[in-house]
Amino acid sequence: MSTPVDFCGLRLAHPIVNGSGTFDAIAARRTFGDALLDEFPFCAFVSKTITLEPRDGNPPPRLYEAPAGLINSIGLPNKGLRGYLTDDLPQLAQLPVPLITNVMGSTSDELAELVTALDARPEIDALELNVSCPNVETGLDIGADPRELHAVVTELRPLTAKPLIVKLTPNTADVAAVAQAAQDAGADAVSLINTLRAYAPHPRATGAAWLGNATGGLSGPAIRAVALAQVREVAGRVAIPVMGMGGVQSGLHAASMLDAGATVVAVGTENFRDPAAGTRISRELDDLFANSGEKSGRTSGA
Ligand code: RRO
Repeated sequence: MSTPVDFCGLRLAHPIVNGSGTFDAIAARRTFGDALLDEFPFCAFVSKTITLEPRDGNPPPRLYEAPAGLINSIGLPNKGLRGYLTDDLPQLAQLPVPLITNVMGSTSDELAELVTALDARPEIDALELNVSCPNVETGLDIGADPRELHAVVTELRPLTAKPLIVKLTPNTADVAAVAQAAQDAGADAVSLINTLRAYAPHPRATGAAWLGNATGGLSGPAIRAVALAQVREVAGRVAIPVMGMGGVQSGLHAASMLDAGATVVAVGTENFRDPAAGTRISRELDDLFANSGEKSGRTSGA
C-alpha cells in the first residue's frame, strides 16, 4: 500500500507522476477506455505544454533514437489556450487524479494571460511553468538565467493562488542558482530535469542534420546520472519540494531520485515504451520500501 505524499499542498496517493508531454491521457482513454481511470498510472497528471496561441510544432523528422535515449524536437504543437480549455480540459478533468497544467510563453504578457485564464479553472490543481525557452523581449533564456527567471516568476506569482511549479532546464551553468531564484520569487516547487540539448546527425553521415529543427532534447536512461546530480544539487539548495525526473525506468531508479532529495518522481520517456510504466514503477517502489527497512543497498541500481 502506497504512502500518500504532500507535494506543495497537493495530496497525492503515491510519488509517481508523468513528465509533461510524455503521456497523452486523452489518447490513452480512447485506447484503454475506462480501464485507464480504474488504474491510472500516475498520482497526478501533468499536461503537455500549452501556449497562448495554437502551434503546429517543428518540421519532421521530430524523433531520433540515441544510445540509451531519445532526442526529440517536437516543437510544442498544441491547440493553444482556447483549444485546451474547450477540447482538452473537460476530458482531463475526468481523470481520477489532480491535474497540473504545463504552460510556456515567450513574453510576460503571454504568460500572464495564460496563468490568469488557467487560475480561473477549478478543474486545474496546479500550474507548471516550462521555462526552457527564450524571452523574446529580453533575448535571454528564461530558465537559464537566475535574474531572468526571478523577474518572470515575480510577475506571475500574484496572478494565481494555485501551486506554481517551475520546470527547470538542465541547459544552464548553475541549476541550483536558477532553482533558488524560482523559490525566492515565490514558486511552490521546482521540477527537473527537462531534456538536455542534443544534436542528431543524419544516420548516413550526409553532413545534414536528421531532425527538422536540427537540434532537440535528449531524454531517457542516457540522462539519468545527470538528472540525479542536478536533483541532488537543487534539493540541497532550496526548501521548496522537488519533482525529480530523467531516465527513470524502475522502482529502484525512482528510489534513487527520492534519495537525491525529490519528493515526487516523474516518469517520462519510459511511458512511450510501456504506457503502464507508472503503475509498475509505483508498485516496484512500494515493494522496495516494504522489503527493505534499511536504506543501504536499495539504491545501488545504476
Ligand atoms: O515540445 C517539445 O519539443 C519539447 C518541450 Br515543450 C520540452 O519542454 N521538452 C522537450 O524535450 N521537448
